[in-house]
Amino acid sequence: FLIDQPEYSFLKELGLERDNPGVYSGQWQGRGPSVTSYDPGTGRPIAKVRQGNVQELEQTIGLALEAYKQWRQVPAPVRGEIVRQIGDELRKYKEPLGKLVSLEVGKIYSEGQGEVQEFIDICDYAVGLSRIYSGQLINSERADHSILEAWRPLGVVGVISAYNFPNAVFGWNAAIALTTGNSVLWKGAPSTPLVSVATTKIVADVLRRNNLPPVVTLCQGGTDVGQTLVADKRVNLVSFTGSCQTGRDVGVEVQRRFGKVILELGGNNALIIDESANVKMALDAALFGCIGTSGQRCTTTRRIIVHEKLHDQFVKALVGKYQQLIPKIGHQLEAQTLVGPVHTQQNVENYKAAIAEAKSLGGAVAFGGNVIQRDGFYVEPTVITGLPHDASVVHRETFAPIVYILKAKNVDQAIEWNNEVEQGLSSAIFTENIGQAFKWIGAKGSDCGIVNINTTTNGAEIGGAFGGEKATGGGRESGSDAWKQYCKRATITVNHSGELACAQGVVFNV
Ligand code: UN1
Repeated sequence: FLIDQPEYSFLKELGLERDNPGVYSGQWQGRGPSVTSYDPGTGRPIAKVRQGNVQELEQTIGLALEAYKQWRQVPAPVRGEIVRQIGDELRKYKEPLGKLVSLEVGKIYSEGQGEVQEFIDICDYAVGLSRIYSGQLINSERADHSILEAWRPLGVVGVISAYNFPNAVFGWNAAIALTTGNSVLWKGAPSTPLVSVATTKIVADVLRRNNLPPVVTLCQGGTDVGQTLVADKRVNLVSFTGSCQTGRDVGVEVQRRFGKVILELGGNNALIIDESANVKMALDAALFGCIGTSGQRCTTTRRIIVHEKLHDQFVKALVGKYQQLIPKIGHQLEAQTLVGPVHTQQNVENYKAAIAEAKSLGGAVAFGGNVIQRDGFYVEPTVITGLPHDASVVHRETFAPIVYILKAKNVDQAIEWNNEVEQGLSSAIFTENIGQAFKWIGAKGSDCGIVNINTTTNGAEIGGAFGGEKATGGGRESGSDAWKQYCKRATITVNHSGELACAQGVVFNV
């Protein structure tokens, strides 16, 4: 196990051991099946986590509910102060925690650090929010009546996160859910259990120091634990990040019991290059968009739709950039690496299948296309041209560094193709033409939740609402007014007239 080796002592700094309990509800336990966490960059085992079973999950939900009942009585700015302390603690552990994110997911060092930074940022945001989130006073049609609107916590918020952002996605949800008065029950991905455990330890320490009940709980587990969490009525909101297929089932199941749901599902994000584009900048955006996190962000650029006049020149320049990356493929924790491994062997298989399908449909591999033979899960970043815009493989999200380049006649056609896929997460246009830019952000423009101009499809900041339309699930997390989803709204009519009066002029007296 890597944890036994001196150069991995940062794992011990995070309180991890060779065998870790994966359930936290005030104390640590774990009576379900054990999982081993592997370094995708070498295939070597890092450490083990004993997951929870269904019974432990059910107990944890009960404890989360009890914790909520105390927490909702704490004034919001005081809750914000706790979140501030969580942010400060994350600042202290940013380096080892970011390194663990990098090691366990396979993303490069700077992206691992960036992910923890995203959690810190949302804590800062939530501290401010705790002082300013508020309802409103609405004019009543009746004399001496007032209508108030207030936002109340929901109760227990269940967070099911994916392997590609094992820290930040929990962070977005937890910081906002805690600030608005909820308790949080987290189930991280089974293949990134060490990040779940290490992150929860950091949070639990803050709670313990403040003599608070476990308003953050964790139950690592497999499908049985996930399904039970989704079906349990005591979990008032389920925030799920994952595939469209699983997300649809989660949505239906939660709706069946009239629970609330936030779905952050797949993306099939396009970058449009208009003929007026600043091509140099667009190339850099394409590089980070397609290859960052080895193509495993839900916001990864999967399609580049290029104006026909620029197409050939763009493909050539992009391939040139990809070539420069070859010496920078390597282990995620090595300083010069820009392209780390993909997360698992399954991702390698999906990569191979997508490339085979692309070729069989007439696509040409302009760059890459091969699995790299070395320990760990490495594939070549890949550029595919010549496919029809509506080819099955182009319409599917493959979590790998593969991009399809499509040639469009004009921006109108590019927008049509941008919108024709079932997913609707992120999108971007590169243009210097103000008319095209405003068309893009208008009603006839991109139908995605994220509609960028002259920047990448990925790498959103926490200040905006994050999420997408259509098969991406419609949920919004992080900034703007996404906090409202973690609340129930009370509409309160107060009569201070001393007489009863019906609205709409209705007379009902005897
Ligand atoms: C994800 O891939 O699930 O916008 C989230 C981004 C990041 C979040 C990605 N801030 O790429």
